[in-house]
Amino acid sequence: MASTSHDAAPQKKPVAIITIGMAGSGKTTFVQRINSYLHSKNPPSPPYILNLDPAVAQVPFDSNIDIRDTVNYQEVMKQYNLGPNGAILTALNLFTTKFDQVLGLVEKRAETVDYVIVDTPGQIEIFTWSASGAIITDAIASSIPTVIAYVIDTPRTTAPATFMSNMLYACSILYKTKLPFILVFNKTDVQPHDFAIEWMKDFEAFQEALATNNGTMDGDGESTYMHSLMHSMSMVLDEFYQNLTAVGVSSMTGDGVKEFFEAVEASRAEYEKDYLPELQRSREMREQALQEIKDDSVNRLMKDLELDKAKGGLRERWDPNEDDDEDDDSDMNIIDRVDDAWPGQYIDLTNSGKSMGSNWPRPA
Ligand SMILES: Nc1nc2c(ncn2[C@@H]2O[C@H](COP(=O)(O)OP(=O)(O)O)[C@@H](O)[C@H]2O)c(=O)[nH]1
Ligand SMILES: [Mg+2]
Repeated sequence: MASTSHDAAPQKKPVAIITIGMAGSGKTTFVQRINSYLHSKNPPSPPYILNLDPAVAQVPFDSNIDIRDTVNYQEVMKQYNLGPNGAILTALNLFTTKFDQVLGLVEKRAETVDYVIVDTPGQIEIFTWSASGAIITDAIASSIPTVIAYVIDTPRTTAPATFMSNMLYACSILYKTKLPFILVFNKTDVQPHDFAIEWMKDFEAFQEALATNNGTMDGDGESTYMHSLMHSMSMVLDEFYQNLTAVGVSSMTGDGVKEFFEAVEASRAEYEKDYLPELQRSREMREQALQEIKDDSVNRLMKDLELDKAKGGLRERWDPNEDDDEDDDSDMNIIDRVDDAWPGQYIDLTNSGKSMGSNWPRPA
């Protein structure tokens, strides 16, 4: 549906798919699979891909923006004296400081791609429980329709208790991001996901599975504390299941990918109807807060200049009415591999503090 006209019809925006899931659930493989699915469509619809995992050794897809082009995670480990997880988090934080540029590049492509796909770091909490993860998610979601693809390792979630903890985790992410949510039961080539669908649809069936699973009953057949706790939690989850879509896929064979994209399209409509108004409201509030901070610092700058003038120092070179929004454009250093000279162009954000004559602060 390419439109070159300049009429008022709203342009179809791409949908951003943010993959989240436990380490090893198959996020990267899943991204690779949906990428090749989109390439093989007729006509092909290559997505715009962001890799946010600084520690991944090899990515099976060509990403347009790769965090590893900007931050050297090994170097972060050395410089800050951190272990692997701390370094991944710090790398993500460093990258987030440049995320406005990333968003600029994504928005530039918004008219030509149908999907923007984001692969996140292996360990789920680094993305879901960090300020950077929240900033990145919010920034993308307030710019284009966004859905969360929560990837689940189906063969590892067949025990009722494990299944429930995984669902509770998904639930917490849903309430944190407040975005349309798709449960992706991955690896269906190893373990079909019908048991999960049954448990989600049929409360009694899940209760039965819980009861027959060892350890939830004591010797006399009385239900233990664990059982009643799980019972109450599954009632909470029952509510949660009403709000989301579940699909089974195999990133290995490509099974179910078509259904996944149908769910994505349904979520786009949901985003526009339910999420956009809320996002616009929060964006306006954010902008207002930002404007207040700007006004405040302009006022303080004005005061400083007055002082300078009084001292007979600086001549006034600064026009307070000038628009200062574009001051960042000169140090554009996030790479879109398609636009810029590549390969071999590595920009080191790790050391950028040094050019200003100081080291990055290190933890004591
Ligand atoms: N059998 C099977 N294995 C899979 C599937 N998807 C991923 N894997 C395997 O799961 C492991 C972890 O995958 P990866 O994509 O690196 O997980 P990530 O940490 O979530 O990015 C790898 O060994 C993959 O080959 C699948 O659909 N079926
Ligand atoms: Mg990965």
